[in-house]
Amino acid sequence: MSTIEQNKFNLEGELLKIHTYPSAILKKVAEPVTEFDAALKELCQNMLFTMYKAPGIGLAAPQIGVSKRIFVMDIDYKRDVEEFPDGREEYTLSNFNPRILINPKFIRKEGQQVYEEGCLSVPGMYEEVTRAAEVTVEFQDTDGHFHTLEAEGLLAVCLQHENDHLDGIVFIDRISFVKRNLIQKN
Ligand code: QAP
Ligand code: CO
Repeated sequence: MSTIEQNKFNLEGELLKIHTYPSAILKKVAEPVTEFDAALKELCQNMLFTMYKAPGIGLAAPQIGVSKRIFVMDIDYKRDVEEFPDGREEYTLSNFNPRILINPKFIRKEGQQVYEEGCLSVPGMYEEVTRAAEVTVEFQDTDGHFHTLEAEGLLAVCLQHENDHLDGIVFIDRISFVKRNLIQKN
């Protein structure tokens, strides 16, 4: 559970293991979600917890070993870490804006933009990737209700990066093979 006061958020949840490149799970095409139950809500909550703790701005289910068409993201939050003498750490988020997208489907992609991307599954590696500048995506929430989201800039980049994970694509699959070879040798 989480405590919310004045747009502050003390993180609680289960920390999930993030699978790193070149794990086989990252290559699989994920399955659509068909059951909108309590287990799905708990999974999404734990994914958000894991993303905020990392910290990251997006996390897709295949990255935590679940081959389902789900991702979470938040491009707006600020995070403060408080360390206690006993080594315990407490995280306080402000300005948080968690998003959960289930069974996302792009219905519009326009223009081009280049952004230097990273990925929790490829730690320490950042490369420029070319993607659509503006997108419209349809998705379901944890209750199975349908929504439409229009995005540009970083939000559009993040949506496309996370959706790629659901199709077994990691951002370094979209850069030149010369650079990719260098990464694989490290
Ligand atoms: C995807 O990426 C993304 O290498 C989310 O050592 C990235 O949250 C979308 C991270 C850029 C749009 C633009 C990466 C954390 C986090 C690392 C992330 C690292 C620690 C990446
Ligand atoms: Co990623």
